[in-house]
Amino acid sequence: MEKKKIIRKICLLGDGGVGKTSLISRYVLNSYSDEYIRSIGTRVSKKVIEYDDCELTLMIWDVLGQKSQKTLHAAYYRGANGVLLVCDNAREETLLHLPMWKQDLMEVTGSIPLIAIINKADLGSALSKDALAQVCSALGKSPMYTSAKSGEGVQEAFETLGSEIIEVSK
Ligand code: G3D
Ligand code: MG
Repeated sequence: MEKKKIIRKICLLGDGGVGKTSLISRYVLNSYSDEYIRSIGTRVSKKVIEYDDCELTLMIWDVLGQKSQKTLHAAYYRGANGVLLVCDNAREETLLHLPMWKQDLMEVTGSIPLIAIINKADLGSALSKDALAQVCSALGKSPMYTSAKSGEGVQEAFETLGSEIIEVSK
């Protein structure tokens, strides 16, 4: 039997510099570059995930030239079917901002599958237990750890989000 084909849009949200562009590059191209991309606009990358019973094409939206934690244009969020909320293991304020990013998005999209990511797992953690507990309870789930630099956890994070998207598509 022909596999069911599904195409979905996902966004990566979080403060500037947490590693969103690097995570996409690691997942889609399996590469990592220290060169910072400063152009303005949006880039969409495509990645196909094969599951037993379906084929999921992720259209992965990245905002380029993001300045710090300024909220993004609603057009970036519109039509998103899933989100990776990303923070930086070495900067606690980026973790504390995740609930704000979630709310900003869900005002546009309603409730959609969400995975929280603590990126830069290769660096020492600057996250207090209190901050982690506060954010886990605000998001209703625990974060996954990734390193775009080493590749650790990156595929798992995207594929876990993909599975949740398939679940709600059924
Ligand atoms: P953004 O898209 O969220 O703004 P970027 O973030 O992907 O542009 O990454 C911002 C900086 O963090 C970059 O360094 C990048 O190399 C670094 N970075 C991204 N992911 C990781 C990681 O997993 N580990 C480590 N150690 N660094 C990471 P520069 O120096 O160019 O600012
Ligand atoms: Mg970026």
